[in-house]
Amino acid sequence: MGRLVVVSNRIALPDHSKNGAGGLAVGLLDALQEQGGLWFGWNGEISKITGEEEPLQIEQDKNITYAACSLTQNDYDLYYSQFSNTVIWPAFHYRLDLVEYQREAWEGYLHVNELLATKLFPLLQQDDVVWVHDYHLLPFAAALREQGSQHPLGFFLHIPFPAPEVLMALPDYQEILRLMTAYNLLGFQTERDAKAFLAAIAHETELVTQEEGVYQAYGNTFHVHDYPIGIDPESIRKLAEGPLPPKMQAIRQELGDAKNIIACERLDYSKGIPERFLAYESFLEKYPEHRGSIRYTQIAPTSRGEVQAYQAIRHQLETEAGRINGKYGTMSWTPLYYLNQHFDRRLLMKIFRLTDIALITPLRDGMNLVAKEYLAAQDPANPGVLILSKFAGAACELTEALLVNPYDRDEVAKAILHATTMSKEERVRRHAIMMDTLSHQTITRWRETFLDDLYKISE
Ligand code: GDG
Repeated sequence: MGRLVVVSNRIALPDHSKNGAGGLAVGLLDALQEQGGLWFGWNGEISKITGEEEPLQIEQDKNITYAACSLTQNDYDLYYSQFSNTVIWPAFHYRLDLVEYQREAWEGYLHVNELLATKLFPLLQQDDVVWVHDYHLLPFAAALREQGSQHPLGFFLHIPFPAPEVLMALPDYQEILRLMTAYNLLGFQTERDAKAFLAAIAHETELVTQEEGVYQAYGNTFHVHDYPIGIDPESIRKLAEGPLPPKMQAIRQELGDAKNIIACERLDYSKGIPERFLAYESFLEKYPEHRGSIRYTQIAPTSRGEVQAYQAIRHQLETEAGRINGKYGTMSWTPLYYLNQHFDRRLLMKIFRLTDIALITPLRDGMNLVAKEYLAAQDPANPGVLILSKFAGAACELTEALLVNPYDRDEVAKAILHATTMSKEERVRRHAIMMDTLSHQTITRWRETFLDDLYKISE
């Protein structure tokens, strides 16, 4: 079996990788550790030397080689901030209103993909298998082929793939589709995403189905499949269990019988946080008997703070949280805690276990790992309730959650009411069914299924 080469926009260098790293980074590291391999990507630094001249930063840790490069300010702006995060991210999350398209950014995006390909190619060995991750690198396979690569190239998209009519709003969508077909295997979070990708191609050109899951278009042959990403439930259970830190014990006592709602995600407009604040307000308005005996904690660490739309949503949340607390709070009760901070992973899993309800209502989400982590952190004998947006990829698997339309405040308010009054028997039953799914579709199974398919293609 050939060496595994993982390519992602950001790489976690050995010093930082396992401490506090999320499930995905750990899952990929496990794969690299098992069979030995190379992890290639951007180290998160801005350099003054132009990309072509800058030497790679190479580090070896056991049987993993890390090869990282920095980006110039101009490349970072065009490729990362602009095209990846102000064109693809909003469009693929159905937020065409937030797309700010500039041809210069598209060119910068292609340029950085080419630059990365020229840096990776000399490091590749003949029987390597390459697994590329996410929306920053849609044209990477085509750029690597230009270098002369014959390697099996797999790609996994972590975010949704939009319906064709939405994709078509991007001036370069035809080129994006054509370039993506240079991969041998394209993996998506859900069947819905995989179908949307194929429908977009079929709309543009002749799409031939060679056999189930194998297609031809633009002169390329490629495999398409859904691989829903999972978590490691056992490691989360271990983090969540055990004694609470003294500060949290005090908070628990202070809360008494009050119901606790938790939500946690990067501060991103796709996560539907302002809409959720309003749904919570609707709950307080419609069911006043619950005022004083419920508390909603929103954890939302800043991400991509340099992008304008992210600054706007941060401001909006501060205003809304203040308004809701000002309107409904009393001298002895604060209805909404909004924490714009990053929490330690171990503490976060303990907080999940302590809370009665998780309110996870993204407007669109590729999968949503927080929903899965919340379930894995629960006490199976007395679990909390998961309220989940039907527009998160996770809703396809977690059908025993209270599934809601995040745009419908009244429906979300009703689901909060249902969650606060749900019997223990029903909570245990729903949790057990969902945990059964999660314990089969783990992060290990996700990467093994993807890599098995990729290795099979290369035989
Ligand atoms: C993308 C796709 C897809 C969050 N806040 C803190 C913290 N987190 C951790 C969570 C979880 C991870 O970050 C977030 O994963 P999600 O899946 O929920 O969302 P995205 O970041 O948008 O991820 C998504 C995913 O890729 C994987 O394919 O599911 O759809 O958008 O692990 O726990 N971790 C810590 N402190 C925080 O404050 N330690």
